[in-house]
Amino acid sequence: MEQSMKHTLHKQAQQWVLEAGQLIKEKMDEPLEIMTKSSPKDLVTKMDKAVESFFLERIRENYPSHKVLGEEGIGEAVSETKGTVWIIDPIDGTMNFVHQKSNFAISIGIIHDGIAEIGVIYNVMEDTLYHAMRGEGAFKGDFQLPKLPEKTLDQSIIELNHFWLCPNRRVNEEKLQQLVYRAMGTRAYGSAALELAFLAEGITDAYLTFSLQPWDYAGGFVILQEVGGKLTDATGESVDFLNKTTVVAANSSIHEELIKDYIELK
Ligand code: 2AM
Ligand code: CA
Ligand code: CA
Ligand code: CA
Repeated sequence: MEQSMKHTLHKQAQQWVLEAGQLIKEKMDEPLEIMTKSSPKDLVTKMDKAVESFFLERIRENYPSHKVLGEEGIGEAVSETKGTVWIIDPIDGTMNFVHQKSNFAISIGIIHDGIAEIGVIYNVMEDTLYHAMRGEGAFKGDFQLPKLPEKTLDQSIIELNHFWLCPNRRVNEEKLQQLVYRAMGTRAYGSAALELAFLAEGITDAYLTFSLQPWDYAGGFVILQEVGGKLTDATGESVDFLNKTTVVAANSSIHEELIKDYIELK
């Protein structure tokens, strides 16, 4: 992607994300119209759809050649990563949004010809904006996030959720138990985008999750990469920004060890 275009889109994504965040805050106390998707625990609200439409309308108007891959599927189906693709999660952490009215984020990743170029994650209620461009560092607001320091597993906080323990997950649970025992601590925040942002910020050291979609990780991918972190699937393979995948995101000093010694898919 051309440098000037990258800078333009980076600014544009941040501006729209802040506007969308404002919209959410203004309308948050109106009825949310909570609906379910794949299961009674898989929630979506009128707001998720409204925010996705907000981005889709603006992208179509300003960048008609760009594609939009959003969780709520309001844009066209995207089956290849050629050209410029905006990968959008309008509300990441919908359950938190519904039940806590906090701890949710808007996540945007912009990829060009398959390469993740721009990442923006907005922690709406905290009003903190994480953002990065490939090769140009990652920021929390105006503050440049430092490269992640060397860590060992016993100094690490691992973000780990209950999905690994659900039936039919086909993972070696004993190994995960050993990881929990070995790590300094575990956390589960309930928003993949925020978990990746916290990891990039260095306040946690890894995020392991069984199943994420591109909109859950695309924004965080760029931000994490810019502080020297690594995000792959649970076998260490690259993610493709199109399909559902397992995710192991971590400080680079523990990424390989996590996959080799603690995650065994069956
Ligand atoms: P969502 O809130 O945008 O749906 C919850 O641990 C995190 O995992 C959230 O970021 C949630 O995104 C994401 N997630 C991905 N697939 C999910 C699923 N099938 N059910 C619940 N959360 C899912
Ligand atoms: Ca969802
Ligand atoms: Ca999500
Ligand atoms: Ca979502």
